[in-house]
Amino acid sequence: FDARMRWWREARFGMFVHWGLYSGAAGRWNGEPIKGSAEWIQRNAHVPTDEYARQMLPLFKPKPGFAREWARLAKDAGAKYLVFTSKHHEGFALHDSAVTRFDAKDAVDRDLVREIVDAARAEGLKVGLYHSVIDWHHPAYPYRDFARLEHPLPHPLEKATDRDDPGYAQRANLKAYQDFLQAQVRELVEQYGPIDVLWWDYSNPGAEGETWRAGELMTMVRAAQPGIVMNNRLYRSLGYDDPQGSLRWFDRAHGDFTTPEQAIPAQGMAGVDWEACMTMNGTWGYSALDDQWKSTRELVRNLVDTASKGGNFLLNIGPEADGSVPTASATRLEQIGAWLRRNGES
Ligand code: FUL
Repeated sequence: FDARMRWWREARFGMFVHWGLYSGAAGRWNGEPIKGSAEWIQRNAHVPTDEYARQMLPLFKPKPGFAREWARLAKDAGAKYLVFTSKHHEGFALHDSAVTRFDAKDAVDRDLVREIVDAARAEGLKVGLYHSVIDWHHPAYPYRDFARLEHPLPHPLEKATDRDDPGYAQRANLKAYQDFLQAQVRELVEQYGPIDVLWWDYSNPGAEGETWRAGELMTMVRAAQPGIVMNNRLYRSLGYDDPQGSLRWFDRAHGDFTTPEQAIPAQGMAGVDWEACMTMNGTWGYSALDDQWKSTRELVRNLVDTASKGGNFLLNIGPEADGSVPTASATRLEQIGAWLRRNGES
């Protein structure tokens, strides 16, 4: 355990990337600004799955070489690892997946996981996959059973999909979804060379842990990638988004590290490996509407604060649908890199 954690503990700083079909929506649905984090737009705008795919797929146009830009940006910022969304809650997979047609191979005839992993490696970065166990697209995913748990009631999407989805009861099948999830993750850990981090996200309350056959998932990943480091988000009960909760419940059997979100625990987390993940504005996925950027000064302070308390800092960018990084994010990363170099930290 200590051997596989060594690089991670020394890394201190990583770059997080949220990128998927939602990037093309850029925070609006049918022209209307939608409240909430932009990668949740399908839920927040109550969009039926087919309609979402129909409108979003044509907007997703990765430009050549985008991954090299990300990797260079991360490297120059002083980040030691890059974690990106192989699949977010919308269900669109960035790799060439044999178990779904809702993937980059079918959409744009490219394997974007391969491109990003290779680009990260070429810059000497460690690389990790964020993979969502929530999947609003997969026909077997029992979203109606989980919908109430993902969001406080009343859940508007639930209403829309009830109306538009008379076949739900025939299709929803937890066992079939679990099998799909296992198969898809297996592709990712068996076909892309060494993967350094698996960043699970996330188990909704009431549908946690073994709902996803989490133990089996983790064992399968560990067998394919003995050195991989995994977070504990398959187990919502561990209270990952409540720093004190994570500390209280942290249990190494359920993951190597815990992930306070948008917060740095005031006292650090003694005896626990932790990583604070944070956005530069108010959203993980790209939004053209959110200009509430933290200053570089504040971001550097957060990085130093986290590192001085023994944690890692995973700082997010949300590229546009063509993969280009918003100037505000790129500038901040460059300035963080310059600060680290001036202070002899990179
Ligand atoms: C959350 C997700 O629901 C958000 O969209 C984002 O990915 C964040 C890092 O984790 O649980």
